[in-house]
Amino acid sequence: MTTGGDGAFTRGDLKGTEIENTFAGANSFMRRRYTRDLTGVDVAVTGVPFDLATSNRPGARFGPAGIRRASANLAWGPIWPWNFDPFDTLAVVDYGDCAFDPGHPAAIPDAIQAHARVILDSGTSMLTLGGDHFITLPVLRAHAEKHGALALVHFDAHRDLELSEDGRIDHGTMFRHAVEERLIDPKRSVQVGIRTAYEGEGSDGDDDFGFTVIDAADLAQRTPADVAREIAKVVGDARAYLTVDIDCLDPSCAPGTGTPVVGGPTTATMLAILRGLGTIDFTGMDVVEVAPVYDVGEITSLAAATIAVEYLCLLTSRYS
Ligand SMILES: [Mn+2]
Repeated sequence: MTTGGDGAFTRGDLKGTEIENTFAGANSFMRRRYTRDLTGVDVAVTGVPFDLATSNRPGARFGPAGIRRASANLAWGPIWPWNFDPFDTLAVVDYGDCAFDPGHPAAIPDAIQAHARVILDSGTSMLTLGGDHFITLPVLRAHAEKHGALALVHFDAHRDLELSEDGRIDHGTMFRHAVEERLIDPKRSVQVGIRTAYEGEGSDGDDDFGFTVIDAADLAQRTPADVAREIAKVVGDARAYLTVDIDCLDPSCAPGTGTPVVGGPTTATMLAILRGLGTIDFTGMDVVEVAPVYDVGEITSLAAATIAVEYLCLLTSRYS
């Protein structure tokens, strides 16, 4: 079964799976070729190892490395329950990480946006590994430059709509800015798994922007298929962006994150919801807030890697 090693650097075709020992070798995401050449590439996976916007525990800068490491355990070919290998259909590469100078934090949002713009301008779509959730804002700016305002499908314990002045770098405020900058259309957008409330987030007297919210209590009462149907209905035929804060999951499933909140869904529930979103025209995706230093047995990194692969299976199902 095992072919050579270090497929990140030695693999031939952009497509297909070349099986390696899970415990060995260079860890690109899902053993994809590690390259900046986007010729013929459908999806570029890229890391944004930025965590200076974290309000509690830092460490999401190690998220891309943790997710890549855990993904080695998934790179075996067919993915259950789809029973196909998404890499037989999609040409996916690991584009490496966004580079920036942490000594100049104010310059970092533009550096992330420029990094994303290069990928999107080549006609390749993005699958981004955070980093804290702030990184979604500059990535969304690059997507909106190309596609216009997008529907947002947002899994999170937090709404990330806190009051904030322009230019402030905070991982709890991005979607307020995204609405104000018309990067997303809140009326076609859904926030799933919410179980926190902050000033400015839709309590009495606040702007609520018109998002559909399926909170954690609501989730617990409904089937994943029912939740997926509502998300698909709100988004409709709009082009959409999927953002997954891993803290949407209950801390029993995802302890390795900066701001865990108890009372969330299991990984199985989230995956079942995602599988029901095959009608949505997703143009990009990120999974953020994985902080491996607080993880146990790599379960958070593995959940994030599996969710990212699930997204690739959704894209694949729309190709066929
Ligand atoms: Mn969150």
